[in-house]
Amino acid sequence: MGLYLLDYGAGNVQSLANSLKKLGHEFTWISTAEDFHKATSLVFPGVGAFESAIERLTSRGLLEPLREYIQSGKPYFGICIGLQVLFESSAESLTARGLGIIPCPIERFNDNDKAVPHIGWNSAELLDPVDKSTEEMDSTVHYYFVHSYNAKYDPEKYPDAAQWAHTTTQYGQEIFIASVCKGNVFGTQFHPEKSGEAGLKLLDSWLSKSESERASAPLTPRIVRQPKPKDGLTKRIIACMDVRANDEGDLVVTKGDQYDVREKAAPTTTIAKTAGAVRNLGKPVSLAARYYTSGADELCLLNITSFRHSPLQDQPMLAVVRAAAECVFVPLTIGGGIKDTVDPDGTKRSALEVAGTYFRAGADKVSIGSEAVYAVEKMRAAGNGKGDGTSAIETIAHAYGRQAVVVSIDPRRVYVNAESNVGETHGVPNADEIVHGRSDGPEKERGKAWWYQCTVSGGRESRPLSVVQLAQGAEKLGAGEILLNSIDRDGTGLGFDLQLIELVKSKVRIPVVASSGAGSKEHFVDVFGKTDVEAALAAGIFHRGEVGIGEVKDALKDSGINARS
Ligand code: 1PR
Repeated sequence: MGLYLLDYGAGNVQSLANSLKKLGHEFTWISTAEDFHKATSLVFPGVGAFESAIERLTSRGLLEPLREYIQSGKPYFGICIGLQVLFESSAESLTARGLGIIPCPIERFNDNDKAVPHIGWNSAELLDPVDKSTEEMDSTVHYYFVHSYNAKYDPEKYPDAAQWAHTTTQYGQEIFIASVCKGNVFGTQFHPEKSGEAGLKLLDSWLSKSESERASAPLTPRIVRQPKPKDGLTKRIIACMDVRANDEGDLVVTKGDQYDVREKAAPTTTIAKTAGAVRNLGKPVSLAARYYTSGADELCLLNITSFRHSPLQDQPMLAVVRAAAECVFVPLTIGGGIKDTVDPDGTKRSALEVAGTYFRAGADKVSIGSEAVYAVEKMRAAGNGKGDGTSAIETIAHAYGRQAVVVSIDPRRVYVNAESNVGETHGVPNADEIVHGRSDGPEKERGKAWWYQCTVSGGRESRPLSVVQLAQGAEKLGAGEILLNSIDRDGTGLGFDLQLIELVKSKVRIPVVASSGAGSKEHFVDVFGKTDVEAALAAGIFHRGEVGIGEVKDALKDSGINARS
């Protein structure tokens, strides 16, 4: 069997390996130039940034063998960067050159009318639906995309590239090539290995063909047509698991009220017995598997006590990620402790190394909390509006692409008209960051005004930084997405903090995930109906089985909000 996967030493290649194992296909890794000669089918699961991918391929002597392999006519399946590398160049890098097999540059999405990166589930429209010889794809299903750069579908400007286009996707007003298919080459901008059952089916259909069938897509000129206008991007529903060791030392999914994860003392005997114990809502891997099968668009695992010790020594959390990645075929974000650390034996580990370990275990994105606050404070103190290149956000975004870096924000309200809070703050940053309780909001908030202060270490310490300063600073340093929690709303079931979400969303161009406070399916309809947020995350209601992910999606669709089935 000559199926090989190209591993160029960066990115989460484990996700594809897990998908192939699940589908029962055997494969071997290619990591040296000599291995190319043995391959009779090659998959290149490129994740990360274009420049660092080309640099790594070049420094390992893999770029030319890759070109020769593709030109030999043997079957090739490129994913994301594995597709982009076929093109001439990328706006992501001034110096790195692609293979130039497809004569067209890769460009950046325009962020005037939409958040960039394009993250989420979108449809891919077949350009030639009657051509049965090309790969089996379905225009009615959604595939998972995560990228800031794309190959425009523009038959007038790039007629030769249009001949390679197999499906297109629309994001905002832009139409780009979602997959290419010509001769022995197939490639997708989306991630089939992260696109749930639809993606697994696509991979299986390519892999189940004979090698000659895989290498035989039409070379004859295609009839170039303009796809129907259709922005199929869906709103994402994310299930989040806060993970920590309980008092018995077992890793459990827990859930706090305003970040307090211990059972409260109560007058009833049963609860009184457990008062003070860490709440245990289940095992991380089995909950992750359950959320995958019930239709979660993404999963998030947060190591909430990571500030206490080194994550690279925290093998149980890595084991959780590995096991979850074997049964979950949608994106997995891992947070908690993504920072420079020192192992007990004195070995220094950079944040980049820590993130790389999680990526190789199967994570698709890392989420940075406290370290993002410190990095933005440092950048603001330097006063030149840019980072020094050493922060976790910058180093990880450079190596893996900004779409792999989420910044998790834990803001707390500071009431400016409540006497008890006056004088506690570091000063209100900007008048436009003060929000006023809505007349239709919870009663206790009406008539009050507040701003949002950032915290570190899971809300234990407040910092002299507002939520807007942190979100904008993180974006500047290279974060690809904001995970916006609310300590005030966490676990309350009062609904998302719409004012917080509107405020942050209006100040950044990267996608924002609304988090904290979901208590009913209507709260999801509210957050998507009343703000432009791209995704909503919940924990408690899903863990306790109060509302199912399917019910949330049905409620969204009933309200005319695009959701993935
Ligand atoms: O600072 O980089 O080590 O990251 C620590 C991470 O752990 C941060 O993402 C931080 O938000 C998280 N974290 C730390 N302590 C807690 C805690 O709860 N005591 N959890 C914590 C954050 C918020 C969400 C929760 C939503 C939805 N929990 O994760 O899932 O609020 O909950 P709901 O739907 O039940 O309202 P670092």
